[in-house]
Amino acid sequence: MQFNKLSTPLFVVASFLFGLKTYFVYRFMFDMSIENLMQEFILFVNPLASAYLIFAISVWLKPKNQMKYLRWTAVIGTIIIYLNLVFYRNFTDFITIPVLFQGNNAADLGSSLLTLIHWGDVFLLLDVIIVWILSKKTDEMAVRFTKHAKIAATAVTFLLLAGNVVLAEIERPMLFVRAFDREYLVKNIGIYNYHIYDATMHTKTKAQRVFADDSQIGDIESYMKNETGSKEPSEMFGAAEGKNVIFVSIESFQNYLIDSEINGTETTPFLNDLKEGQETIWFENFYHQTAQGKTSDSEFIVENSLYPLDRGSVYFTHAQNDYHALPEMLNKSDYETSVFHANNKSFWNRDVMYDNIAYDEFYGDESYEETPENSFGWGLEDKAFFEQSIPYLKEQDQPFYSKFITLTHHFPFELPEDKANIDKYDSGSTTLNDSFQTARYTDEAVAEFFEELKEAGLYEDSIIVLMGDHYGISEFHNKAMGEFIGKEIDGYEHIQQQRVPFMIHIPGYEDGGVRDEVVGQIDVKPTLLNLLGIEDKNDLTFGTDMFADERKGFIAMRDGSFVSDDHIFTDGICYDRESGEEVDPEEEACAPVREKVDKELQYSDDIIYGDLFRFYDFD
Ligand code: GP9
Ligand code: MN
Repeated sequence: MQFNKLSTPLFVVASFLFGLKTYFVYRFMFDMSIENLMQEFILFVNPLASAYLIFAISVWLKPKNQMKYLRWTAVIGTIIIYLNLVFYRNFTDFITIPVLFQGNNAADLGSSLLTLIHWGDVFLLLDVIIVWILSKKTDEMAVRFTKHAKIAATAVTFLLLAGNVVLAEIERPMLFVRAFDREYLVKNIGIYNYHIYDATMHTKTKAQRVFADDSQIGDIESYMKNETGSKEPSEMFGAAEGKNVIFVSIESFQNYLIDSEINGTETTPFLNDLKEGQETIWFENFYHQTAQGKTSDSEFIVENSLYPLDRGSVYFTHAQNDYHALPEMLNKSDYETSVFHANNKSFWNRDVMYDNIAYDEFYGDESYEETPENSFGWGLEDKAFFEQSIPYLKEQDQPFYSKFITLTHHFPFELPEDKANIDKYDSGSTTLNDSFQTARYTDEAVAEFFEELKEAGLYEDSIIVLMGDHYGISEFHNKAMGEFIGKEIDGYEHIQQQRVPFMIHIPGYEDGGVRDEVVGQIDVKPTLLNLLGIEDKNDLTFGTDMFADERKGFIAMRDGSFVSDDHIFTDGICYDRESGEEVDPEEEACAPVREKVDKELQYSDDIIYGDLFRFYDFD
């Protein structure tokens, strides 16, 4: 029939529908920042180009197989994009191969998972259904191309692909080399090509350890020793000598919670008071520096003063490396070291990593008694967690270093109603709204912990360090967060939102107060060692003692953003740190620090990927 001959082939229909759907998901379901018309254009073109790329291959198949290929490709493509979407809703990030191997973590997500799946998502099946139905009409929808036509159809693929890559390079020079930010990649080359890129990177980094040798460590050593601020003992050297260290990593706590109020009630009355007291030093400009590895990244940075990786969690990907971590060093100074965390031990591969970096003890979920009353959300609630930890803590030989990792204030911030002592916030984001109740609960738990430590006779001889591990409210909730803090969240404000509480509480200390230095997790290790009066002979760290007079002058984020004393740089924009006004990124202002940040992140990656510390003699 004449009509059949004229109908559009299915591979074209499928490419168009699938491309359009992908565009729709990029544009309206992921929260990607679009700064100019060019980006908008690329974002529209790349899904169509990518879709054509995968569907057009079908022209080489026999008609029946063409149809099979097209419908299954639509299904698999949809699954890939949907998994990314669900992942994105939780992490504001795209899946990488290392993250896939953290599968047992996904199982633990449990209750979080349901909140990440939305009803409207079923519309993502629309094109799949259409393609599926049309694919049953092989005679009308399949193509029977001559060899020349097949080659021509394939050539279009390469033209589209090349065009896309050229546009992307114009828009983001060195996109593939730097690749600190997955969002740029997805925005510019699409999610499918991004996955291919990611797989290539994964193979490459695996090979890096094999080819690494000791020649690389020299440059890195001299950088760490000479360009990361003063390594001289600071005013606080030995201020907590011989004391126990109780390090509390507070789940997902950000600074927006501190001093906040909901309907006249303080969210964190205990922490608010604590930071005002003379026994506490509170660093109000302390930034988390974590990436995909979340809590485990925060632990890794604190223990090693190295950066996490930009893909996956170091705790998973490089748990067997040689490190020179805080617990190992403390063990040498006769500390007993332990971790308390009421979750299964394999989460974030902790059991393996802790063993490697020589924690003496790890009290995981089997050390705690969970009942229906005392567990909700992610598991054992924080009050019971601290209370049940005390007997174990008493067993430690003094001095001890014990890390506690809380859990209640974890996304999706679930709390039984009768346990809530503060209202929910009222905005378009349930996540942000609920977060105040769990934050309040954790604040109460920490308050109780202080009392329990006093009763157990452990308080006086200890210092207590409190730190938020990473953000709890992702960019996805920028609108609601903007309402809450009373200003729109641009790049500058986004970085400022990465501040998390960091307090050092020293019983009997009289010189506490607020400090405004720009500091971060990378500085914790040198700071603690300094406080305890332990000299680090090797100084292979990227951080500086927070009390040092001469500091490195910037805090780098894993994606290459940074906060320096004078500026904040992110997404290619340089802001004045005080005013938040944009300044020229190529000027003195941001360019030199940017270079240093890139170098430092690269060095850190070299150490981890090449397992370079195995070539270094630390004693
Ligand atoms: C899990 C807890 C939470 O044990 O540390 O991990 P997170 O999701 O925050 O990385
Ligand atoms: Mn966490």
